[in-house]
Parts: sequence; C-alpha cells; structure tokens
Amino acid sequence: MLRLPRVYPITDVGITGLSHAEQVSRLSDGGASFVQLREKNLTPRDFYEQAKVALAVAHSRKVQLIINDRVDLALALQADGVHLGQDDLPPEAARTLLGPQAIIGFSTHTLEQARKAATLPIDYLAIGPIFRTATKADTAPEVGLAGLNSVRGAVGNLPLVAIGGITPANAQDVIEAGADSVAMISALLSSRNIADCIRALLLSLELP
Ligand code: TZP
Ligand code: MG
Repeated sequence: MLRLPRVYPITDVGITGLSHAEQVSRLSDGGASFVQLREKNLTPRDFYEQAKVALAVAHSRKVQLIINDRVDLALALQADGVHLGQDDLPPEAARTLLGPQAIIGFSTHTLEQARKAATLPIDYLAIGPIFRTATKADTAPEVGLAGLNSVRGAVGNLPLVAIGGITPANAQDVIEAGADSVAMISALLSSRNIADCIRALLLSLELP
C-alpha cells in the first residue's frame, strides 16, 4: 500500500512564475518527498522537456515525481507515476502501459465516483474540490468536510488525497475528516517561501 506524505504538493508555473524543476527543488528543500507536476498550457513537447529536467532534480533528491494527465510522458520519462482525471486515459489502460510498480492516482468529485474508483487498479484516490478554489476552472461542486468523511467511509483504507481550497488554516480539519494527505496548489505556491511553508505544514500535520 502506498504511503503518501501528509502534504501533496502540485506544481503550477502560472502561480509561481518558476519552472517545474525550480518548484521541485524548493519543495524538496522544505522536505517534500512526493510531487505532482501539473501543466495545462505547454505543448506536449515542451512539457516533456520541462518534466525531464524536473525529474532529474527530483530523483537526485530522492523525491518521487508523478505527471498529471499524461501517461505517455510518464512512460517516456520513466516518471514514478501518473495522476489521472475522469476524462483522461482510464486507470486500467494506464496500469497496462505503466506496469505494476507505477503510482497511479485518480481524481473523483462525488461519492459515487469514489465508490467506483475504489475497484480500479489505482494506488490512491483524490476527492475534491473540498472547498471553493480559484485555481481550477469548471470544478465540480464542493464536496465539503462531511462529503470527504463519507468518501473515507466508502473507500476503506485506500489512500485518500483531498484537494481544492486547502490551506495551512484548514489542513488539520481535512485530515481529521478522513484524508490521508492534503493536496495544495495556491496556498503553498503563493506563500513567500515555498520551502518554509511546506516544512511547517509537514511538521504540523505529522502523525502523533
Ligand atoms: N482539482 C480539484 S480542485 C483543484 C484541482 C486540480 C485545484 C486545487 O488548487 P488549490 O489552489 O489548492 O485550491
Ligand atoms: Mg487531469
């Protein structure tokens, strides 16, 4: 069973103005051991080039790195895995392509989707948006802490990542509602010092 760190950082070039590689470097300085690269604007060719550099940085620091959306890039780069949405390649197909060792994560937005996802060949499930977020356009309705708690109950001990509107101020509540890990984009990446921010979060959310 995959053991995710309490904080699940996701890169965003638009928010930071930094390359994916530089974001991985700063996150790793703050203690991140797992990062998702998320890129919605570059061509596949340019994302491939950027992800290649980011992966070299990650692996030189023993950070696991997974790629949002693109199974082809994950495969070509030998990344640690992929994070898929409801409209991406199905997790079964990704598993066939990437093999048993790859980390495959899958986004869900409702209890029903989460129930179905729990039967798929995935390593963790993401549920969100938990709260309102400006980072992703056209998100599904907010799941809320009660919704998150129902998902926790429905998916057994499958690793569960909560995403959407999570900040240092509400992260503890999200963990208490049943998430194993909190994904963060804007709250982490728009902080003055990314490394200090994730370091403090990892410390505060550590298991007792
Ligand atoms: N999926 C659901 S909400 C979201 C994604 C990618 C955006 C999360 O960003 P933030 O800034 O942590 O709210
Ligand atoms: Mg996606």
